[in-house]
Amino acid sequence: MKIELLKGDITQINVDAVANAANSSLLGGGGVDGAIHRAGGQKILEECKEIRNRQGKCKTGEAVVTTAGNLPAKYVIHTVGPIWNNNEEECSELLANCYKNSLKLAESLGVKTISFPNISTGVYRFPKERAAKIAVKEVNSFESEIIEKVIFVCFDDENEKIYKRLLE
Ligand code: AR6
Repeated sequence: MKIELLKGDITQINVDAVANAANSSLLGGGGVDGAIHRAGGQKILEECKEIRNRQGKCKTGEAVVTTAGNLPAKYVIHTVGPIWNNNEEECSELLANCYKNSLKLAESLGVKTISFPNISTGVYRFPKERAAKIAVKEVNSFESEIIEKVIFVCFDDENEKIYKRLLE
């Protein structure tokens, strides 16, 4: 798997699947979640509601998939990051699960390219350096014959700097 780093708005990047830093309600919110729902349109929310009616809320660390509406992608993989609570071990494991479960789901869908935002590092206040190390480690250790490229999309300068250093 090739790993790429891009800076900018994840809704503008062409991929098979976009990962979304959602919340367990799956009903949208601010940050990257808000941007994805705004750019993707109503269809994504409708499908999220169907998932909720079928299986209830999405647990932290798990992932579900919808189509991507108007985004330049086929799928949105909604995953729920942990809210940082100073329990490093527990939060780290849950964040690692987000990447693992999203990649597994992507693979099962035949996805060749997937983009990830910096899950949990916004409103959920996960320390950025620690989150980036987990993200890079999980992607590096995921072996896939289907996924060809993973793109880390950083929105803020701090994350971009951290990822640049870790990926060098
Ligand atoms: N493209 C790429 N990255 C973005 C974009 C964008 N358009 N907008 C923000 N980011 P956050 P969380 C970055 O807060 O911490 C939502 O309300 C941002 O700079 O979106 O997982 C959900 O509904 C940060 O690095 O997600 C949940 O309630 C990263 O995306 C809650 O926030 C994640 O920040 C989830 O919190």
